[in-house]
Amino acid sequence: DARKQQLREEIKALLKQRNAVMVAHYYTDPEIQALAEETGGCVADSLEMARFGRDAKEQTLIVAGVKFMGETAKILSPEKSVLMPTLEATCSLDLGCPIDKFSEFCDAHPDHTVVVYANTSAAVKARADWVVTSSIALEIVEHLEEQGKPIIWGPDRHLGAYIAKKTGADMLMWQGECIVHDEFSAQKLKDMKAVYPDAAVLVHPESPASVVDMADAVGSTSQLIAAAKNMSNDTFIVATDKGIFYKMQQQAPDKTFIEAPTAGNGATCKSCAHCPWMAMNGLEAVRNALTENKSSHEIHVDEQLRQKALIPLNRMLDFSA
Ligand code: CIZ
Ligand code: SF4
Repeated sequence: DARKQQLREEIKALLKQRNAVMVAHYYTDPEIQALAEETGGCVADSLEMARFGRDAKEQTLIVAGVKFMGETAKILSPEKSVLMPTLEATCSLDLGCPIDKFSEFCDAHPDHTVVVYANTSAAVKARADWVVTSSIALEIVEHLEEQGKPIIWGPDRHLGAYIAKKTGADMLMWQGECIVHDEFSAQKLKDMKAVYPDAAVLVHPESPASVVDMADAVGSTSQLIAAAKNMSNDTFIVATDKGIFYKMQQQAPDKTFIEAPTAGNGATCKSCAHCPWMAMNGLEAVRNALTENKSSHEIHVDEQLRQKALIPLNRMLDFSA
């Protein structure tokens, strides 16, 4: 509508004026992803967001995603201003893995290599030997498994269980989960598959094992988008945040994408396949990040912590390069 069009124009002008570029996650709302694309920014998974932000020539990054993504950008680019549409956008995995408790867990198992998912605070990353995202976790754990050292894995227990099963690695799990993926229901998925027998099932490994077991393809967001494009099926049932449909539809315009069912529905599900924190990144919030006082949008990471967190993050980026 007219008001949104005006907001979009305003944001475009402000991005230029402020020498800023937008980096958006696949789970943000379609209008945010479209705007990032139109303005020369990027739409990506958390690994690619980190790389794009680091390499961008602009002095200011607008990170449309959740807090750990802004922190990662700041860790990699301390000289840039990293602004978020809202500093309230967090993640249940980050919230469920406080540094004091996680540190105790690590201290209790000093012979273990500490591998943490990118969905964690800068402090948790600083405590880790490796940071991984879901697009590279399997390769990195395979590499560590070959060295034969036991692993502490945090915080997503479903992703951890999936990786342990695939690699045979000895992994001690932190018991965290993503509120979006944790709600997908294998029982309801079975019913849905009966209705769409020719559909391929695409599953993000933050989902419960019972759902992962029913998948035709398991992978990170970028891997699932590639599967949607490359698999010959016409119809796909997708168990990940529905924000991803924007990119799947763009990459495979003739195919049909259906949301995988959640255990609850309407008032009874926490997320209904859309992350409430990703959803905070509306057009207005993006505009506000460019107009309001920096202090209510800017990400800061303590310099000592930043230098520590940079080591396992760079280990991942170098491994994947
Ligand atoms: O669930 C998330 O937050 C994901 C999939 C992040 C990522 O790695 O892109
Ligand atoms: Fe965290 Fe899940 Fe939201 Fe991703 S979708 S930011 S893992 S709560």
